[in-house]
Amino acid sequence: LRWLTAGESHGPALVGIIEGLPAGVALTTARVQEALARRRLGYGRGARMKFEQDAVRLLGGVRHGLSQGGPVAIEIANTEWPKWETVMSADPVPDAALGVDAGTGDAREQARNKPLTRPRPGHADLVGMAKYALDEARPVLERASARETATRVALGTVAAALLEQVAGVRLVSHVVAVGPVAVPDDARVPGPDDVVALDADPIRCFDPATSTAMVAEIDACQKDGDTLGGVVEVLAYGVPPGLGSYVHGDRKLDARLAAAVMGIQAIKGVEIGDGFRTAARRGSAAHDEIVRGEDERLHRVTNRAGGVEGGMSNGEVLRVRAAMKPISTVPRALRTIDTVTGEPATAIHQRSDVCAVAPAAVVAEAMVALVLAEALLEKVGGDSVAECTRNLRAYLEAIPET
Ligand code: EPS
Repeated sequence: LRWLTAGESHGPALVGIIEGLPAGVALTTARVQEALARRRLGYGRGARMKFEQDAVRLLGGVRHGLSQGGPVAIEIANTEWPKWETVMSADPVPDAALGVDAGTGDAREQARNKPLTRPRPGHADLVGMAKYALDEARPVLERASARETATRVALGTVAAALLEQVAGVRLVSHVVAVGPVAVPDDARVPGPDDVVALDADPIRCFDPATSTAMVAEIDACQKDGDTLGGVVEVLAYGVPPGLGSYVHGDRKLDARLAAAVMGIQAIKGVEIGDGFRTAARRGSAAHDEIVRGEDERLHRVTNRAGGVEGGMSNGEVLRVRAAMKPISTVPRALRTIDTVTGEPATAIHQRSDVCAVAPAAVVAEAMVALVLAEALLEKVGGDSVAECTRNLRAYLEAIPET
């Protein structure tokens, strides 16, 4: 399984392609649209989320609601495109069209066209301009933008459908911290049937009191002209044992999950299971003891490992956390330099989200789905969902205790 995305934040559309998918995965435009709608939720999002829509088109690989075995291509059109048609035109445009000549008299259009030369600390702007030999930050921020995560969520929908159909895997994502406000250690953990409740919470937090405190923290932050990060958690229920491998570092499921989740914009840390907390424990209190259950199967008494041992899923609930930094477009602009004059300046700020931790949870869920789907196909792969299901059943029958 492999996937790719293309497109700019203010371009005509984003496109995602996923290849290596068996035939028979159930997929509809409505299902992708629903997943994208979840990504747009979250208290603290900026104005753009209110007026822009994600217009989805399945361009290839799906017929009458089922994948056909070929690459699946998904287009997400930016409904804001008409405003950006000139600035982001793929083909050359005359100077006059860029507002150099004041002919149009459209001040907004001209502001949009202004070269961006005051790179934001924490953003890709400065090094991106240097690395790609660009004289302004527009091309950098267009591709570095988290708008691209819409495509990942769309592709993640395909992966999640495969996981559910073949293996009954179900994923849940939630927010466990916004800035300094975190859910208590003993808070109830959401299960797959709690997704509706999570979608309904303003900040995708499962603990109502913490959710209220998070919303207040975002309000306070907005008042101060500042931005907030946080921590999200993805849980995968029903992952069969043996996905990934111990035999080489790059085959390890945890290594692959960490890379995929770290690759999301603004993510600065990834934790599997109790991760950093386990480092502070003694071995006797760090591992998950194995016992035989009443069903004669082997279980872990605890799940500190987060469902991965030796780089392989072990059949327990998979648990991945990601730390997101505060958004680097800070309204109370930070110090930088102007790359044209070389003089001290304040960083670019047009508009931004105060906090995008709730959508980051949905994006992390998509990335976990993609990695798990890839690992599942490596283990029990086939050219149709039916063949994968048969392969999985035969494998599980051979290891009845695990
Ligand atoms: C983003 C900045 C904002 C967000 C955007 C990601 O866009 P703009 O600068 O146009 O206001 O709205 O997110 C999305 C459009 C989206 O769909 O998530 C950024 O700089 O990463």
